[in-house]
Amino acid sequence: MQKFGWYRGRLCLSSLFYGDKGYFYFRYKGELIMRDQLIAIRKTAEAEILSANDTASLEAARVKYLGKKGELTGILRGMGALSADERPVIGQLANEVREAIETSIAAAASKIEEKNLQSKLEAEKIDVTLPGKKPPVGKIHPLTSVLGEVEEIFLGMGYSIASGPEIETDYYNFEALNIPKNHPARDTQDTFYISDNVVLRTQTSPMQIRTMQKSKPPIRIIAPGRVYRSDAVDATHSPLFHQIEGLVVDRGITMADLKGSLEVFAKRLYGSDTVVRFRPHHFQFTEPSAEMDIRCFMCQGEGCRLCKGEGYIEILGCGMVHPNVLKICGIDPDVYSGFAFGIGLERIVMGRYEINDLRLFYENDVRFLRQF
Ligand code: 2NM
Repeated sequence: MQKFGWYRGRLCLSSLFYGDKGYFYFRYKGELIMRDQLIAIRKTAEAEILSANDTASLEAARVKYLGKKGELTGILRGMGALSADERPVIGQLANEVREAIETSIAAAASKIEEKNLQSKLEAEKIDVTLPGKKPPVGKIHPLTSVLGEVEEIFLGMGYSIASGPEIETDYYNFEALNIPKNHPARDTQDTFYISDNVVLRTQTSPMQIRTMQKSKPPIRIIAPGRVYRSDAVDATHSPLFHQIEGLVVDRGITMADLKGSLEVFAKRLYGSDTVVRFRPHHFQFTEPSAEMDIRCFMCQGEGCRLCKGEGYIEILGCGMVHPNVLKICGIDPDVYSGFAFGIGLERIVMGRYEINDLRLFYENDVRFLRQF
């Protein structure tokens, strides 16, 4: 391929497109040759741009024809060889060719852009007539739902619901409940101490104390909530569990009121054919004290795996409020008397649903929670 030719006594760059013919044209008239070259560049460039069907190949075509080392630039470099009257003519033509190429690049670019948008829209198309996905709906935790039932039962008997802090002073958690410092009864409740005088409450009784101190009898409250004991975790122990304690104080309240009220509660929670029994017990804050059992609803007292052969299931602790406790709270034990009780929420929910491991309540495994 001939790369150089003589024109007006100068050695000039020939056209890469015209090959051997360049030599011939150069020798005759530079303007003619460059005109043909420019027209040829325009033709091939336009054809190539038209066939470019993505941004990358279009950019490649732009660089090839208009870039710093592009073909058009290459031709324009050779303009120095032209005569003064040829130069503006070729210059104008070169500008026209550049503009034409730029225009077709712009047109091709917007066509490619449109095509890309169309395929993106096609890919993201949503069929609005398809049926929707059902959002997953949560369930009430079994502890929450049974607590709700217990609250309803006591609200129906005229009790109100009290709540208070989970962090308590030694005074409210122990002293006021007739459990003085160094009393052995403290050992039975493995307490989390925050400081010498501040504890995580081991029962919800501090709320009963506060209520007795700030309001006059008649008092009828239940105090549900979290309580804490420093127990090792196993199937029946957890450092955090829930209690529902109750308190009734008025003139002439007796053990008969206690038994009647708690039997009504048991029948409402477990069904009207429920049988209860009371066993003597000991609590520091009540005298006398008792525990209430219900006859096993699975075996009717025969003994089975639910009641572990006992025939009865322990439901709550209770008793007549100790005169010392009334006195500490500013209530005259010669005028007033009261009963109190404490229900372990986990225990009754486990009995109700035959759950044998208390840890399931706190692990939030949806396979467990979905069942309620
Ligand atoms: C129980 C059992 C028996 C109880 C006593 C009091 C208070 F404040 F009145 F003295 N509140 N709760 C009580 C009585 C709690 O839990 C097993």
